[in-house]
Amino acid sequence: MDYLLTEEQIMIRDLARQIAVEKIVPVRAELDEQNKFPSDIMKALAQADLLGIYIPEEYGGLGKKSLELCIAVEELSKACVGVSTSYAANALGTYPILLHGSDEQKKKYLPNIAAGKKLVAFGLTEANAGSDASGVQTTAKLDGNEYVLNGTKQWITNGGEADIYTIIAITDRSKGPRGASAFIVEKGTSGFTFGKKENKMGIRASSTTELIFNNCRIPKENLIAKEGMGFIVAMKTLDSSRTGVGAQGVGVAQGAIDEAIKFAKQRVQFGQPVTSFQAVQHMLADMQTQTEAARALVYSVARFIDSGAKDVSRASAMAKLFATDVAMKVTTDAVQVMGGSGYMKEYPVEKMMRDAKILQIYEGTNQIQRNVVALDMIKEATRQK
Ligand code: COS
Repeated sequence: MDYLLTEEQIMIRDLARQIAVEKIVPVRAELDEQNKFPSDIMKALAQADLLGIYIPEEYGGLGKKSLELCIAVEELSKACVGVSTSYAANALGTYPILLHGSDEQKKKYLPNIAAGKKLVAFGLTEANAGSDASGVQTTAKLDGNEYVLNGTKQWITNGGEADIYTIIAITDRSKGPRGASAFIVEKGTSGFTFGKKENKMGIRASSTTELIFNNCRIPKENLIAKEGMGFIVAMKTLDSSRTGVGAQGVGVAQGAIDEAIKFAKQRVQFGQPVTSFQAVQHMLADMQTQTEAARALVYSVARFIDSGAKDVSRASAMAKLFATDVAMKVTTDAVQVMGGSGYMKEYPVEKMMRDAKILQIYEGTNQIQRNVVALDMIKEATRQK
């Protein structure tokens, strides 16, 4: 399929592909086994300018948008979703500043983020605020010129590794979702520490930790947008980044197909390669058709976002849920095509299947995505009545 990519988009794709093949594939099993953050790979991505793809040129980025970011994420995900999660979570953490930050905040933070000198994480989730994002308990109280943060964030990607954290905390509990606010907290601030690193089923090359705020004082200038805007900042951030999770799904699905077909071509049973059996052919055909449909949706939603469309919630939720459901199915089928070998750690597809599972869960479960889609459909139908 030709997606009519520009020369620059092809260049970004080829650059990400080269890093994936040369730097990620050789170490992905070790990173997975050792639960190890890919610091060297993040440095290589920074050197290739890929950490600033979506950051405007005036702040040192490449000045591209969602589609270019999705293309890079897809290539990295073909090799390892753990690495692509560390990479994409950096963008997730940056969006609150990019979309809602003041000029001063953008000038202060974006150039270092674009250059890969500082890594970023997004802190919304808590023990009692997962799908129910407005259930955040962490508080931020203004005291003179500082906000004082108290509470614990859970399952934060890039936790401990990132230098900059965009955090959602409650400034006025009586106002419900309208009482949340967004803040920038830097690593090393007194009263800000990290809890345990999680031991996960998949994406083990990414770091997932708690963030603990204990009377953590930050300058009041670190408030993003206005008090009470935190829930909107979080939702707009997720609207922008969920398509990237879809791109992760496309990448891991394609990676699994490539492995499965390579194996099946040389696997002989009943005197012939298993690719000569229609049962296997039909599985491969379905896997590729579903992945191509997911890619087409992800690219067109990214283009829709990049067109400057105002309300992209439904579209980005659809891209995320469809592509990641496809990723789970396709990676599971890749293991099936490879049979016993697919189940063994000697081949990468068992890892791909473990990695794919989180895509249906993080940045909003696929059940939440269906809620977003359905509620938006109903709203539209009510308007048209
Ligand atoms: N863009 C702008 N505004 C939005 C919005 C969006 N995408 N989604 C909701 N809002 C606004 C609503 O319009 C509403 O505004 P008003 O107070 O003016 O009416 C406000 O935010 C509250 O919205 P709503 O009542 O729909 O909030 P809910 O608590 O019902 O939550 C869901 C909505 C479930 C969609 C939200 O909590 C969610 O996305 N949950 C998943 C969170 C998630 O992805 N977690 C993963 C961890 S982060 S990596």
